Amino acid sequence: MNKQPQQQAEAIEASTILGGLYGDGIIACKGAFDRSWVERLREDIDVLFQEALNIPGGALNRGPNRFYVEVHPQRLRGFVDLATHPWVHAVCSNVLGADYRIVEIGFDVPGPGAENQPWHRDFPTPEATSRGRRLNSLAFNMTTVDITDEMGPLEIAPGTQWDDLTGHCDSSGMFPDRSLYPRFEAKAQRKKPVMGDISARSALTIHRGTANRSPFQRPVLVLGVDAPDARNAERHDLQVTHAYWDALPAQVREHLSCRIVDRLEPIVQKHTIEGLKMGA
Ligand SMILES: O=C(O)CCC(=O)C(=O)O
Repeated sequence: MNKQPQQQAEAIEASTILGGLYGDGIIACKGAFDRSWVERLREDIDVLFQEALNIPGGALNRGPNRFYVEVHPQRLRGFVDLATHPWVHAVCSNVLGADYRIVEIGFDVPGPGAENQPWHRDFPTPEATSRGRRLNSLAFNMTTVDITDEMGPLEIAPGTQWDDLTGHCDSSGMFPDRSLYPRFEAKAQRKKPVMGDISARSALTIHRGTANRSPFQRPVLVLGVDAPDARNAERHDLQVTHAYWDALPAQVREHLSCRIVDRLEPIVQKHTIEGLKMGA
């Protein structure tokens, strides 16, 4: 990890974290890991992506040449480093409370030719947010490449985690009507993180992956974390083996919502993706 102590202290301030996630709906920790750590992550992702492409249903199509793969934590050598990173821990405990739960780990791979996604949320807004005005889940992202404009960066419309889409979205509650696109386009920020940066966002903040016109894939790691009252674990199936569980640091065991199994079983994906398949 190569962040300067002063930057690190500021990034970990509760007011910076809460102000950012309740305000724009996205915050970042620059240089959380060094590049060699990310290179190792990329190696693991490349192996897992090839495996997933060879298993029926192993990689979910989220638009033309854009895939999502959910993985077993122990197949990523950096999982414990990420789950115990001081910034990740500070963000989770400040926003989701001391009993936060890690419920998902996977990666998105937008490849060359991936098109603009429709603007979307990753799941419909729960009552805790729509009525309670409280965020009860977070998505962390880590890019494995230095993002350029040609690679089709993530675009996000700050503040829209609070938008009430009732009557203005499809039946899944995730895809706003096109009549709202000018609002998102006016607000849109293109995110161009580099290797080693981590971001945290509410998956309810309206966003989209944009068209990848480069010859490169841009795999991005996704870590999903819930407050105790959130229900996202139902859409996932984290598993670890007994041996891996026994070797985990207590801090990770405390926060990992998973099954402990004799042998890792194939992950059954439960995402709603129909709206994404065709691109925008
Ligand atoms: O392209 C990205 O970074 C995000 C993609 C995305 O939002 C999705 O597949 O739901």
